[in-house]
Amino acid sequence: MRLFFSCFVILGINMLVVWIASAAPSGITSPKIDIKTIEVAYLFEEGKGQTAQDISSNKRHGTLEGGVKYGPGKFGTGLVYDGKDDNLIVKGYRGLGGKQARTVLYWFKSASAREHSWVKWGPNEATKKFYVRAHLDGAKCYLRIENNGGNNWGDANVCDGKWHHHAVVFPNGAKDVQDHNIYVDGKLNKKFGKANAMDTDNKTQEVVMGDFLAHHEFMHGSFDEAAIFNVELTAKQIQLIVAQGLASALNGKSTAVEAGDKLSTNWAMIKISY
Ligand SMILES: [Ca+2]
Repeated sequence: MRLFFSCFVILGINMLVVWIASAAPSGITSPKIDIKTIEVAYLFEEGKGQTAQDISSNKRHGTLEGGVKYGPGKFGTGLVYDGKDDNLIVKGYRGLGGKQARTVLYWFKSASAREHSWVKWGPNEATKKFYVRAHLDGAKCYLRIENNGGNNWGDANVCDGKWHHHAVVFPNGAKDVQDHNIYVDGKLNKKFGKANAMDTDNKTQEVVMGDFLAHHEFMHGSFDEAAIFNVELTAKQIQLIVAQGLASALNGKSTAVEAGDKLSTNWAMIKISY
């Protein structure tokens, strides 16, 4: 009888282990973000000069062109684009290619409703470009990704003059521009647009934040906490970044912190990155 109960207890423990393992099978579902998956990330806390410091270990510092100024950001300071010629170039970095999973995110506060150019790389050739821009709809605009031949835009107005967090996610194993998930303020948007296979070029054009490609317009407004990841971030990870700021989220903090702490965390991150 005792043997029977021992077996029963051991079986129960095994089942518990299996249950725990299946509940958290990998890092994919974890809100913790692996800092090694960052291609480039800017907090824009310098406040002056023409170089935005990349807080990733890749040291892909951004070159500010056209007289981009620092001003109030979503967290600390950010960039203010005049909409005429302001741009950030990630010199020597040409983005992620092919069907590589990726996440592009940043904060933006519009100064007008237009076809803002936010983040792009690749040439203006079918399937080759990767262009995150605004889809204009009267006085409203939506977050849009396009790849020359196809496109995908959401349904949350981000041209209302308020700060909004944008995230464009190309998931693992995805093939088409319509496979992108678009999040505004951490909320998944509805999808509109046209299907087209993804095959991004990462050899031709440097990544820029602000300038347009063949058409459309320069970004006009305030910009902060921009980052590109070489993985699909989950909704929970994006929501963590929205709630806590990029630096705190990357430091693995699981609870909200005060604004003052966010700023000191940012500075700690910047110091670590040098
Ligand atoms: Ca900032």
